[in-house]
Amino acid sequence: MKTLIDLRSDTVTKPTPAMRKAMAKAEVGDDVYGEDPTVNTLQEKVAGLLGKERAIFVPSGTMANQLSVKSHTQPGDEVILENFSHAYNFEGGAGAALSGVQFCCLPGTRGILDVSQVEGAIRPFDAHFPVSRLVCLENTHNRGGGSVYPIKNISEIFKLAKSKDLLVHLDGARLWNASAASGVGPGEYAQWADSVSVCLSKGLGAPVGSLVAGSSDFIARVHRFRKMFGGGMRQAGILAAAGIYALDHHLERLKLDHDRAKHLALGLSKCPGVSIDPGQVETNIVIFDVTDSGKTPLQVAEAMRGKGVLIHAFGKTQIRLVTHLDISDADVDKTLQAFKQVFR
Ligand code: TLP
Repeated sequence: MKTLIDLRSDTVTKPTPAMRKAMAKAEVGDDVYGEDPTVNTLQEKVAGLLGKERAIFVPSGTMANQLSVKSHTQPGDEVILENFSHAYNFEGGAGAALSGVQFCCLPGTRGILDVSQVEGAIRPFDAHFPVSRLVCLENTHNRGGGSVYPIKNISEIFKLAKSKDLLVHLDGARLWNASAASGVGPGEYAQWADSVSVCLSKGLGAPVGSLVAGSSDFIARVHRFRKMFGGGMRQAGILAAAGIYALDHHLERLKLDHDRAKHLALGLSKCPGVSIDPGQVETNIVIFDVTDSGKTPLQVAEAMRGKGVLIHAFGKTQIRLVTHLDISDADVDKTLQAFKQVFR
């Protein structure tokens, strides 16, 4: 079978042979009893990396975000976030369904909010209004094109939230990418949030897994809701071992993914009908507009599939490419050749 170049998402990475070895020899136990030593090691490692008291292993980034929303809020509370954030747009309406919260969505600049926007959205205390309880930020911002949150914005928003008695959750599904690009450590970002979710299955090769980190009290609530949401896993050490391997071996190389994304963006900027500013590509996500090519994103995706490259049609005018562990320089060159033919 012909191997396809899969740029649809960084969720498609597969465990390497060395990662599989680490998984095969992982010590396991029943994690619902808290007895899986490998899960416990991963949780301690991630809590340490993020500078939080505790972290808890969960099956997905969606569950990590939604457990955080559930653990921070009461039904009827309002959550402030950016218009295109994942927790609002791409998690199946979970905030409303599982936590009974409502959302206040603010227009970001490539997904990034300014403290004054958040300040303007916080409700005064009045029986007519919902209680503004939680601010959710996303770093890097997926729909914003992998944009990195400036630490200034995050810290100012956190300080404002504290002064108004609000909580802050950071969706750090790609926090590792933000750190690789900015040089700001994961813990430096995490200090400006009450809770942080991180993923191991985006670009790092681990097959499954995310963690939520925060204070001991908060994680105790998350633990209870994890059981309620059906996310308690048993001998999950096999998965945790993949996560530990990923953190030990695949963080350093993320910069390569970012370089390859930039290279793709530069090549695409030379294709007729493609609108993209390569200067805006900060991490591993490349989003571009194909309106002027006269083709729809779906038509472009179909044509690229015919040439052995999978890409993601993002709405009516845009396409998303994501580089990751399983994409090489040669794959990038082949992809650009294919795009040249499609946009000829
Ligand atoms: N994002 C996926 C899709 O759901 C869009 C992708 O291909 O990019 N937060 C952010 C910022 C994410 O990008 C994602 C996944 C999640 C949370 C959810 O993670 P999972 O897929 O593990 O539930």
